[in-house]
Amino acid sequence: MRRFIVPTLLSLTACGPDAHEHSHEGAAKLTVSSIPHPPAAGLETRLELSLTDAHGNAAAGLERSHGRSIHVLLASKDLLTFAHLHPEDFGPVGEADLAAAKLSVRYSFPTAGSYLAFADWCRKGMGERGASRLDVAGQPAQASPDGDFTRVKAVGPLKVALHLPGGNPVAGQEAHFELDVRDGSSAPVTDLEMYLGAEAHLFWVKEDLSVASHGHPHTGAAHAHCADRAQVYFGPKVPFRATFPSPGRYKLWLEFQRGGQVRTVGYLVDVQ
Ligand SMILES: [Cu+2]
Repeated sequence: MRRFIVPTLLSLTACGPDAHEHSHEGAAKLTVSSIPHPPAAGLETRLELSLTDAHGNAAAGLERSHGRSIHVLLASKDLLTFAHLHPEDFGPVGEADLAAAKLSVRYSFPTAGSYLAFADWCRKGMGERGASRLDVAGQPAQASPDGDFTRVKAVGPLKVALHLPGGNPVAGQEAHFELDVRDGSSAPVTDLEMYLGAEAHLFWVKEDLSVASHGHPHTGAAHAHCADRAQVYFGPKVPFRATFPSPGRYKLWLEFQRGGQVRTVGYLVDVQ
């Protein structure tokens, strides 16, 4: 089987206290390779994730965060496809895999074209992150980019709104926004459950896939890197903060859990 290394060409954003983790000096380098290479739309692809140190050796000290060895977030260039995957979704991950710092996930890309593979993980108690671009061959091609600026979306039986009280975010300034979860009759939902260590997950990516970040609800309290914390928000509102580095169009993907079911909702935001 042919293997290919996909060059890493993503600039990762600086992140605030609510960002999932900081990448720090000496962070491991993420390399993503795909089998087959290139991936083809509609065909199951194995994505191999390897973390190496400055000497090219297996990065030491990889540990599980929120019960997972690594968190992989995929987004398509048309901003219509999103996935959040873990090696554990496909089979057990042992201590030897953590020690080797080599992990894999499987995914069938629905469309051809450019994708971003973003990952975060914990090593020696510190959060780290990396990303790679993937070019997917085959058919169908990606559609014209997402242009849906709807702020209230139907998600299964729920109505989920994104509120931007301050209007469109401004590049370089911390934006405050809020998820508002209602049931089908618009009654507030107040029984959100923790999902992978947080009430909700925010993954945002710029339209050119040049920057991306993964964060959690804003609690006002600093929480230890990589550590689980207690539930603060139960709905209907879940507050977030994020700082977008440059003007342009961004897609925000939010995931939360209720009744044992994970829901995903996406919103477009223009940053000034
Ligand atoms: Cu995850």
